[in-house]
Amino acid sequence: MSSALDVVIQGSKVSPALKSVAGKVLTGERISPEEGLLMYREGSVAFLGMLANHIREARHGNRTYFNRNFHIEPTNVCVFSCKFCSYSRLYAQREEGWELSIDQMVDKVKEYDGKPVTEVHIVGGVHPKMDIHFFAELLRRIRAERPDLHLKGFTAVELDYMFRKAKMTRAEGMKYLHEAGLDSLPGGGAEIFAPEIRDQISADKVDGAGWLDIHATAHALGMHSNATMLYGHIEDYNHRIDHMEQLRQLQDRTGGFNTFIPLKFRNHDNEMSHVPETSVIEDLKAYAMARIYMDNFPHIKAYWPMLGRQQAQLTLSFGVNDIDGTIDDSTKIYSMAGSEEQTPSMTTQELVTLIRQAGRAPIERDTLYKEIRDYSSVDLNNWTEAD
Ligand code: V47
Ligand code: SF4
Repeated sequence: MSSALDVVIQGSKVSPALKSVAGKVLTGERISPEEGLLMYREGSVAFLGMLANHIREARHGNRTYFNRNFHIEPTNVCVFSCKFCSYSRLYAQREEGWELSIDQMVDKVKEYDGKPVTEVHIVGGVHPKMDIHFFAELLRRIRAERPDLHLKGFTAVELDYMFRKAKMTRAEGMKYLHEAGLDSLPGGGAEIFAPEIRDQISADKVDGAGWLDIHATAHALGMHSNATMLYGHIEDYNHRIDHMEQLRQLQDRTGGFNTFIPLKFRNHDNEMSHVPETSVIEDLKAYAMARIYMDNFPHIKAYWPMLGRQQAQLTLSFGVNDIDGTIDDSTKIYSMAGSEEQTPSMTTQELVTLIRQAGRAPIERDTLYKEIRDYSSVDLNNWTEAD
C-alpha cells in the first residue's frame, strides 16, 4: 500500500468498513458491488477523489489524452422516444429535423482536407429510411476520401435497428459495416441497463443485454469500443454499480473497451425537465467512482461539451485522464439539452491550455490511444493548427 496515502486514510474519520475497502483499492485489489455501494454511500467527494486520483496517477501519471476529431450527425430524426433526449425529432415532425445525404456528409469530410484530424465520430438519431446499406456506402465513400481517418460510428441503438431492419444477425451486420470501413464503436445508448430504470426513460430501444451483446460482437471482430452511463436522473447508486458491474464483466471476457464515459443528465427541453440536475459534488463522485470501480478499463473520459470546460478541468483530479477532442462541429446533442457549451468546438491550443491549467500533461492520441504528440512543453505562441 502506498504509505503516505495509507496514513491519511487510516487517520481519516470514516468507518472501519470504508477504511478496509479503501485499503483494497490502494493495493489494486478489485472491489465487489457491495463494497462499491458502500463507497458511493459513505465516501465523501474528497475521500473518493483522493483514491481515484491515486489510481489515475499510478496508471497514467500526469498524462491527459485528447484527440483531433470532428463529428458528423446524419440526422436528428429518431424512431425512438427516450424521455431524456432533447435532440431527436419524431419522423412526423421533420420540419425541426435534418437529414443529410451521403454527398453532404462526404462534403463535410472534404472540409478537413489537409487538416491533421485523426477521427470522425458519426452519431445521430435512428432514421427509418437510413438503412445499413446507406451507412455502408457512407463509410466506403469517407474511406475513399480520407483513408487515414479512423471511422468511429453508430451507437448500439442505431446498430440494433439497422441489423434488425436488414434481417441480419448482429455478427453479419457488424462484419458488413466493418468491411465497409467501420473501425470502432462509440459508447452511446447504454444509459442505465437495469430494466426498472431503462423502461421508464428509454423503453423502446435495445435493452441492456442487447447493448452488451452488440459490443461483444464488435470485440469478437477485433474492433474496439467505448461505454457510457447516463447518470443523475431517476436512478440510484445501486443502478450505477449494477451498470458498471455488467460492463466490467464484459471487459473481463473481451478486453475490447477503451474508455468509460459517465454522462451527466442535462434537463433542458426534454420530457424529464422536472428532474433536477446533479450538483458538481455528485458529478465528481460519479467520475471518482468510475475510476475506482472500472479497474479493467484503461481510460476514464470526461466529455467536455456536456460538462462544460471548467468542470471538465476539475474531473482531471478525480480519476479522469481523457477529455475527448476538438470535436469541431455543430454537435447539437448537448447544446439542445442545456449544456453551457453552445458551440462544442475547441482548437488544439484551447484544449492543450485547458489541460495545462489543470496541472496535467496534454497528450494528443489517436482513437486507440496511440500517442501522437506530447504538448507539455510545446510553445503555443509559435504553433499553428496545421503543425
Ligand atoms: O446515448 C442524450 C446521451 C449519448 C442527453 O464514445 C444525454 O467517445 C445527457 O454517447 N443529457 C450519446 N446526456 C453521446 C455519446 C458519446 C459522446 C461523446 C463521445 C462518445 C465516445 C460517446 O448522449 C446518448 C445519451 O446517453 N444523452 N440526451 C441529455 N439530456
Ligand atoms: Fe433517439 Fe438517441 Fe435521442 Fe433516444 S437518445 S431518442 S435513441 S436520438
